[in-house]
Amino acid sequence: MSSTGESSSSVLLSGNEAIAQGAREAGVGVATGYPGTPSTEILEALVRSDPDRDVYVEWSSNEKVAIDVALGAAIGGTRALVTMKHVGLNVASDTFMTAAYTGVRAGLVVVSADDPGMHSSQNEQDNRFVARFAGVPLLEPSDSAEARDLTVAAFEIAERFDTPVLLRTTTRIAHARALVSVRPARRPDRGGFRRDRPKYVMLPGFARQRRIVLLDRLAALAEYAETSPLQRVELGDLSVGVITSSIAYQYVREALPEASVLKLGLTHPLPARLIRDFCSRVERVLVVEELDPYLEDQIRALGIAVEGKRFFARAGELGPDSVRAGLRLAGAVAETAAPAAQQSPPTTPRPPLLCPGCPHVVPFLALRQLGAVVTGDIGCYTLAASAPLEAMDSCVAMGSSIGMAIGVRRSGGASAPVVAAIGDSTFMHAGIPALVDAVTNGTDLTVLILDNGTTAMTGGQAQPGTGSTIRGDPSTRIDLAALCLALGARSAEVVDPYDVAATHRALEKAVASSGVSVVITDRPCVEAPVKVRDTPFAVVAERCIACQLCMNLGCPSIVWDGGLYEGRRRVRIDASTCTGCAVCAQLCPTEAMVPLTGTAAGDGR
Ligand SMILES: Cc1ncc(C[n+]2csc(CCOP(=O)(O)OP(=O)(O)O)c2C)c(N)n1
Repeated sequence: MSSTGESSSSVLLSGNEAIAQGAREAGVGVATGYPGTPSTEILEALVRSDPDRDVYVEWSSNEKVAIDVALGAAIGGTRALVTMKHVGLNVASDTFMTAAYTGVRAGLVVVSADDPGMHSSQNEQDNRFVARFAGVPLLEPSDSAEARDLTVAAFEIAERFDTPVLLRTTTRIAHARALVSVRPARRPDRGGFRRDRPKYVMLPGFARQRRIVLLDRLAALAEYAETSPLQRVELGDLSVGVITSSIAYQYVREALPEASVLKLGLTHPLPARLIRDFCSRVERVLVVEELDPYLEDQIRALGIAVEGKRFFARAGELGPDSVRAGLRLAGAVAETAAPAAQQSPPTTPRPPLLCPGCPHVVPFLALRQLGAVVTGDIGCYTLAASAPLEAMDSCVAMGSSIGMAIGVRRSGGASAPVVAAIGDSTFMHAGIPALVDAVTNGTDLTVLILDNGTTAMTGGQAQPGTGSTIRGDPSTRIDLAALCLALGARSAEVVDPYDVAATHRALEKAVASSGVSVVITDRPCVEAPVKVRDTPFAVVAERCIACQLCMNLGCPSIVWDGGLYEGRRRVRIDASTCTGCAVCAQLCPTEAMVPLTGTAAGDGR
């Protein structure tokens, strides 16, 4: 199934685009995923690469559904790709762990995009351990070219060994661009479903047999890992040998161009003989890897004296400077060999802000006024935890808000109203079962669903409330209010969050009622699918009494330089960024905020 022999050309691709490219060259037939930085662009690139629609591509409602669809496709006989960020694999892991038992028939490649440094994630988990835990092969590219190559190889390994393959990238691999040698896409093979109940029905009797298959397969994979072309021995100066993988390889090569390096592309199972052989050739062995001592601990368990995390941080990203510093600490780079440190120009840290006109602001103002305990969730609206809104009290994992609100209520520890605040995509992802829990166990609870019709946090991907697919085709839009009522909520009031008084009233009523009461704020995101720009507002300076009430919105368009009133600063509106949402005008006690042209604004949709 390899594409050797076809003509190739070189193009500049990000790691994510290169994975999409590799999947197309490998003849992928079904590609699924749930958005999550840094993985999101893989499916988007795949759609762009496939105007003829040879591949079925979907944004699934969560990662568990995504991997189920992909596994079904693989069993149905076509190659399947499923993409997610590292924490998405937690959601998908129930299927992932048992897919290692069933095997796949056509290749199944699971992409986990990890996020060392937590640029946009709630934790920094190192998913290399998940591959080991599940007993599946793990491939780790170190640049875009390898992202393409290892994706093609992953499909081949998946079929040769009848196993899902985990392809792990990190933010730097996913988003950096490099030249990639590409070949034409291949049309998917459609091998057809072949019934095999002992293989696919994991009743205990069958699963026990498949557990043995898994262990035998792992032994065969360990043998393959010894001679696989994905492992590379680069012999040079023999005084220090470095074992490394992924992006750390690039940093090592930069700092120690002459060193001997064992660069691993297949990092589970590890090639014990290859490692022993490499270590026997060099005087001293250092392991350089990002995050946890995954390689180091396993190599040490082989009885080989290696050093690693003594010199390199376990938290956060590595970089060229920190790797060089670690190597210097280890005595592997001479003090004098270090080039003069390059001074980056100083940057002023800027806190993340909600956009001007963001429909998420007003409901949190209301919740703050109501003094509610707000269990939050993950999305743009999580910024409501920060100043000036400061109206969210927890944020742990997608969908946790509702279950945690139930727990806070049942703890008896909150005398204030308890409200779960959750975005529409997050509600579809993991909120529904928790709402059912509240209903069926009779918990009094208010759930605020922030419906902006998109997955804003990750760049505006379609989701069940959008009414369109990843390809932009119209699809059935799930009616959130009808859904909540069908699940047993006592009420589900839809309100326009640009209407400050109505939003306040709806939440006030909801927290005072018994049973599960749902408030849905309904306004499209100002950035997706099209930028919303209505008549901007301006401050009539003479009317502004510098009460600064509008500053509670945290709106980036409201700025301080409006002059002084009785020694206090008046505000001004930056017309170039104001979307004309008119929320500030509703808060202003002196009607100082008016549409710039004096003409009435539309409703912004
Ligand atoms: C398990 C998991 N999958 C994916 C993500 C990435 N992610 C964070 S928030 C979010 C959804 C945000 O959409 P929504 O709930 O509609 O809120 P919005 O950003 O639109 O306000 C996603 C996909 C994640 N953090 N965890």
